[in-house]
Amino acid sequence: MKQTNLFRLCGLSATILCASSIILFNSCKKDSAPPKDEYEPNNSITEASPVAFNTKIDAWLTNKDDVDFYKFSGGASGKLDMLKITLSNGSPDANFTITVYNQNKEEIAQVPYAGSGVNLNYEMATSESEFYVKVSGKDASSYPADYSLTVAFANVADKFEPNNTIATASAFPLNKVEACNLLTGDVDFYKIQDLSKENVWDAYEVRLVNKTTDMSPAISFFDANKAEIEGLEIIAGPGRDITKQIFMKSGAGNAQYLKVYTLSPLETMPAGYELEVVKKNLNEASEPNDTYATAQVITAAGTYQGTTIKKLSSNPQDCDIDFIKIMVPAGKILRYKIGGTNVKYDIYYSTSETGTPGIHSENNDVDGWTTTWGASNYVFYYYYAFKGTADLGTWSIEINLLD
Ligand SMILES: [Ca+2]
Ligand SMILES: [Ca+2]
Ligand SMILES: [Ca+2]
Ligand SMILES: [Ca+2]
Repeated sequence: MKQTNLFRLCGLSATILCASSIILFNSCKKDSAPPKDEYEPNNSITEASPVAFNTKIDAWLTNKDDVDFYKFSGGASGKLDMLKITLSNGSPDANFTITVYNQNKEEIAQVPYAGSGVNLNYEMATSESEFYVKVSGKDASSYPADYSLTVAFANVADKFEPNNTIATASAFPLNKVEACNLLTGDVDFYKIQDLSKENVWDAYEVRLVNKTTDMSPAISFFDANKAEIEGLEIIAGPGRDITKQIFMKSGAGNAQYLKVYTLSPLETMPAGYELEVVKKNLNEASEPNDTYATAQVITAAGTYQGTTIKKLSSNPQDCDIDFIKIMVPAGKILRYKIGGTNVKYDIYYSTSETGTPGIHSENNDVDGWTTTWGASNYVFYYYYAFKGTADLGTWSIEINLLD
């Protein structure tokens, strides 16, 4: 019985004490009752408060042991983008740090303490879409320590993203300047293809205009089979541009790939560049003329000329060969003179318009001499095949048909 009364007495005293404290508190601080931090409790990564990207969080650290965890998700674009973390320091004595974790709760970045009253700004390139962010303060800060936090994607991925592998290379248009950019850890693959004709070589100029002062751009080149073309990679110093001439065959079965990347770490993101691939139209109109069956047919006197875009290779598919076919009527004499640079030529002949021609001579040097074939009782078809000894060889032939 005694024990019960004593217990009741204690309980009553506590109630009175409690009630009087509330009355005292309310009478002194009627209009400034501390608002509740709506994100609490969030003191460990497992109880991180879920927040959408690009939401302004107004919160505070209650004391030196308080930490605030947030979980951001829902920003999946699948593209490498720039994540921006902005903390506005609302307390002159508070000194904050931010820790960033990936979706597996592994730490991936730490934004260092920047000083009392100082804001934090942090950017990182990422293609992830879920993060945990921890806000904590230094012991010496005064509490409560107010802050506003925003975590948002900058949406700076260019229109060709995602193109970080050759398998996901983006088709790049010819003769058009496009604005592109690189982020940290980014590489950009482009597929270059010319569908205007089938199997015609041409020269194309790749132009990269560097819009930064610190990026050291580089381009490497890959063939239609996605194998790197040896010796074509080009590297430029910080802030420099790149211009490179390449040779490519047109048609659906042909392509080249470009890989654009930077050799220097980027001081500012995104690192912009303009890219353009200009077709030079250096090949003759009679292309494709790479076999005797597709030779340019010549039936009239005159001067004819062309360019062997790509030099001779052991694989005829890998070089530009230019065939012309001269029809010489019965009783006519063919007189011709060949000029040019970086070319040799083969001569074939046939008495059948469509028959396989026989070889007359191979790898003739361009000597500028005038040569005359005598008249025949038959129609004769002469074939001249011009082959480059260097890229962009040129040839010309002056033809006369005499009685
Ligand atoms: Ca907290
Ligand atoms: Ca990219
Ligand atoms: Ca040609
Ligand atoms: Ca040709």
